Amino acid sequence: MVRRTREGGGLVIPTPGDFTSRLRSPAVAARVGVLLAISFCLCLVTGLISHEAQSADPVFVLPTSPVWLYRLNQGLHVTSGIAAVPLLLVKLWSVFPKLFARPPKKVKELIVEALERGSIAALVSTSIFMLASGLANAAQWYPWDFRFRATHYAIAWIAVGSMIIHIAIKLPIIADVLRADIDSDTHDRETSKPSLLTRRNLVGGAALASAVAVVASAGSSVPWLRKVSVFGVRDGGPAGIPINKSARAANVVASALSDDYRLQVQYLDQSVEFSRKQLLDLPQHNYELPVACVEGWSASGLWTGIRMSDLLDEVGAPRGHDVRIESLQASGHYRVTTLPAHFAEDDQALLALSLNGEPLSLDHGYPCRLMVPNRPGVLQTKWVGRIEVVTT
Ligand SMILES: Nc1nc2c(c(=O)[nH]1)N[C@H]1C(S)=C(S)[C@@H](COP(=O)(O)O)O[C@H]1N2
Ligand SMILES: [Mo]
Repeated sequence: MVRRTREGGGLVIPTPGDFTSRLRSPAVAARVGVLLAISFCLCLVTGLISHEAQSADPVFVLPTSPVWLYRLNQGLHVTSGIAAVPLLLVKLWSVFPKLFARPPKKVKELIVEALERGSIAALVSTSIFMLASGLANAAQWYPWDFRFRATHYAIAWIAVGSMIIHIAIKLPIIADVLRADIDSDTHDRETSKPSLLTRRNLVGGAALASAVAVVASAGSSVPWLRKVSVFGVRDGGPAGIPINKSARAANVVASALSDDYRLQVQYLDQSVEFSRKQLLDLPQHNYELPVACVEGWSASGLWTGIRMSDLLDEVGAPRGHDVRIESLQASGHYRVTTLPAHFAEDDQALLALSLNGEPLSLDHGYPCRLMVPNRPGVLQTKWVGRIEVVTT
């Protein structure tokens, strides 16, 4: 019961007493809250790892092995975010009457209450923002103007801060209701009345909805769940690996197919050019590596190509330098990436020329693309035109 009309016709804001279901109780809110906090923490940790993996100036660097680590991290990040959605909805529903509580009269209590409500307002709005922007990103829908990663990252800190404050304030009541039976009514509102659904069923139902959401979306990174995952599974593109940006969308069709195509490899004033044919004549290596998109999907393939370290030897570059990889793409955020030295020197770091035994398709990055173990998909530059050893 949200709004009632008074005899005179005006709207009356309800009071907490107008909400009668005993499901809207701290016993439910705390239990669903625990599940929500677990999924938020998992999402936070994996989010921070992914942020650092994409950062130009990272606080910590990921190792090159195991090659599936970033793939697992990103699958967990997106999946834990999806798992949080039903939990957040049930949690908000369970505490909804509190929104209409009248403020206390005494100034001191009023200040405490205002601070508490402020932190909850921050927590609720940032949680909704994080989940909604993350879901939109995973669906490749960008209805905003801001840079997704920087904003999602900044807001995450407000969400974490307000979550910590919220848990700290509520700790006594959380401890109390979690220690007691779920049906204990010690902390209930006075007006709670029995309902058809039990509290156990509601909490179990929220957990089940969360599990269903996970299974329904995890197929985009877990191959054997593909058949049951009704949302989020990207179509396999050429050679069974989805395409994120096509050659046409990147506006590289003509330059990628041109007979004049040459890969330029540069170290100081040493510069060597290779046609695709010349690249194919260099020693080739095969590695099974995943494309792990930050949007959550991932797919593994057998990539064949030249080791980055062999290519650097061609220009006599010593070890220990980062390497700048430039795409033929003229604009776009992902046209250039800098490969940290330890990635460039890894045996499995390839300039790939084929995928699953077939020449690279145009959309997968023909004439050649970067494929490096344990790197976020956005940094696996396609249509590579220039490689430069960073010496400054
Ligand atoms: N030049 C260039 N390379 C790029 C991109 C791009 O937009 N431009 N997209 C990246 C992203 S976001 C991903 S997930 C992978 C996907 O590779 P695929 O399309 O071959 O699966 O390519 C990466 N390489
Ligand atoms: Mo991606």
